[in-house]
Amino acid sequence: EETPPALPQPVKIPDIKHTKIFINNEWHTSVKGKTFPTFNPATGVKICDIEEADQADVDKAVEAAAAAWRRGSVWRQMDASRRGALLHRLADLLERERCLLATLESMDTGKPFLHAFFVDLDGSVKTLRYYAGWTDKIHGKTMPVDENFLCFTKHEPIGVCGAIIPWNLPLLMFIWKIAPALACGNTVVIKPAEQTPLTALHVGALIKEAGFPPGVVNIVPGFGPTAGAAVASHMNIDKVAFTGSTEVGQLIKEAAGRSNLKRVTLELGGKNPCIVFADSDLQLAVEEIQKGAFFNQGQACTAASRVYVQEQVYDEFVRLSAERAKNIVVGDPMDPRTSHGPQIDQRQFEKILELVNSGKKEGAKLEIGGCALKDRGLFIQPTVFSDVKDHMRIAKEEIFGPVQCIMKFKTQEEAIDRANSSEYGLTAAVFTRNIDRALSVSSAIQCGTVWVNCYNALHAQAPFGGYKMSGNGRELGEYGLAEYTEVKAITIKLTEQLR
Ligand code: TXE
Repeated sequence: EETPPALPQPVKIPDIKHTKIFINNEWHTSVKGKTFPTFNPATGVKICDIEEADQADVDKAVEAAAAAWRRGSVWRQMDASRRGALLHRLADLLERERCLLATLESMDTGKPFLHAFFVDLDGSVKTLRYYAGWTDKIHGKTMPVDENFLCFTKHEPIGVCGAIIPWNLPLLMFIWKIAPALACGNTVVIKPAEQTPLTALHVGALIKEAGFPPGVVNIVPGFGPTAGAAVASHMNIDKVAFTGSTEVGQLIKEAAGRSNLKRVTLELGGKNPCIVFADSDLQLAVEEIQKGAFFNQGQACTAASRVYVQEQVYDEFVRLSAERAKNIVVGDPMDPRTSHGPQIDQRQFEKILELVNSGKKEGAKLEIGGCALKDRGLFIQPTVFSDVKDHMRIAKEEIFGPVQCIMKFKTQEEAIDRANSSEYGLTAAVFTRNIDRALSVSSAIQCGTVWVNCYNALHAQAPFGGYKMSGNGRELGEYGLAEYTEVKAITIKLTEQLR
C-alpha cells in the first residue's frame, strides 16, 4: 500500500526575529518608546511585544518612502524588468520560508496551520508571481488626436502608497497591497493590523534579502486611530489602499479628502448572498456554501452569509447543512485534523455571540451550534440558522464569524430582489444546472464577483472588489494595476504631417 505524501509540519518553536518597525531596510524602535503585545488566540498566551508605530514613526517611514521614490533614485532608475525579477525573488523567499510563515500566521490569527500553508501562502506566492510578470507590460496608448500632433499616454507610478490591512488574512492582504504597488514602480508604507503583525514583519526581512532598495517598502505596526490615521491623513502619501470595516473605510476616505485628496481604494465588508435553485447539484451547493460560510472561522469579507434556497429543496438543504456543520473538527490550529480554530480576539468573539443571540431572540431556528466551546477561550461552534427572515439582524449585519443563515425563496425574481436589498455588494454565488438562469442571475446581482456552482474561487488574474458600500476600486488582475498608476498624456506639436 502506498503511503500518502507527508503533510507539511508547523515549526515547533519558531524563533521570532522581527518585532520592530521596518524603515529603509532597517529595524527601528518606536519614537515614543512604546510596544504592544500580540497574542495567540488559540491559547490566549502572549507571543511577544512589538514596537508600536505612531505619527512620528509614520513620518519617518514616509520620508524614507519619498526618498526612495525621488527622481534619480535607484528604484526610479531601475529597469521595469528588473522590478519583476525582484518580485519573483521575493516569491522564491516566501516559498523557502513557507512552513515558518504558515506557523507564524497560524499562531497570530488562530487559523489552522494547514489552511495558512495551503491557502494563504499559495495565494501570496501566486499574487507576487502574477504581478512580477506585469512590471514591463504596463503600456500606454497612442491617440489619433485632431490636427498635427502626436499624442500618447504613459502609465506612471503614483508615488508613495499607504496601505492599511486587517487581521483575517494578514500575509495575503500584505501581498495584495505591495505586489501591484511595486509592479507599477511605487514605494509603500504599510500598516499591518495590531492583532497580527508577525508575518508582515518577517516578510520585511525577506524584502531586504530579495534586494529591494532601502525605503521601497516600509512597515509600521501599530493601532488604527494612531498609526492608521497618520497614514490616511498624511500630506506626503499619494494613495491609500485599505481593507477592513466599512465604518473605518468611511473614515479613511474622509481623512483623504480633508488632507491632500490622496487616491483611495477600499475593500470593505460584505453580506454575500448565495442563491440555490431547485435544479442545482444540492450536495455541491451544501458543500461549497458551507465552506464559504465557515472559511477562516467565518472571518472573511467573502463569507457566504445569506443563503437563499428555493422552497422545493429547502428542507433537504437545511438538513444536509446542519449535518455537515456537526462534523467540523474545531480545535488546536496546529493539529492537522483541525479545520476550525478560534476567533481573533475577545471583541470579535463577543460581537459574534451577541449577533447569534439576536438571531435566537428574533425567532430564527437554531439548527446547530449557537454558542462558545466550553472552557476554550475564543472558540465558537460552527452555527447554522434556518428560517431566517430578511429583517433580522443576522440577515443584514456582517457577523464575521462561523454563522450560516438560511432563508427560503419561491421565484427567481424574488431571490434577485432580496439578494440585492443590502447596502453591501461584494460577492454572490448562484447554484443551478441551467446556464441561462446562471447568466441572467449573475447579470442581475449588484456585486463585484459572482461565483457559479463554486465558492471563494479567487485568482490573482481576476479582479476583486465591491459595489455599493463594499468598496471602491478593484484589486488583483490587470484592473488592479489601474489603481496604482497615474495616466499622463503627452502631446507633441509636429512640424511635418504624419498623415
Ligand atoms: O476592523 P477595522 P476591526 C469587519 C468585520 C469585523 C469588523 C471590525 O465585520 O467584525 O470589521 O473589525 C485599521 N484609521 N472587517 O475592528 O477597525 C486597523 O488598525 C485608520 C471586514 O478589526 O476596520 C486595521 O489595520 N486605520 C474586513 C484595519 O484598519 C484604522 C476585515 C482594519 O480594522 C482606523 C476586518 C482608523 N481610524 C474587519 N481604525 C474585510 N473587509 O475583510 C482602525 N484602523
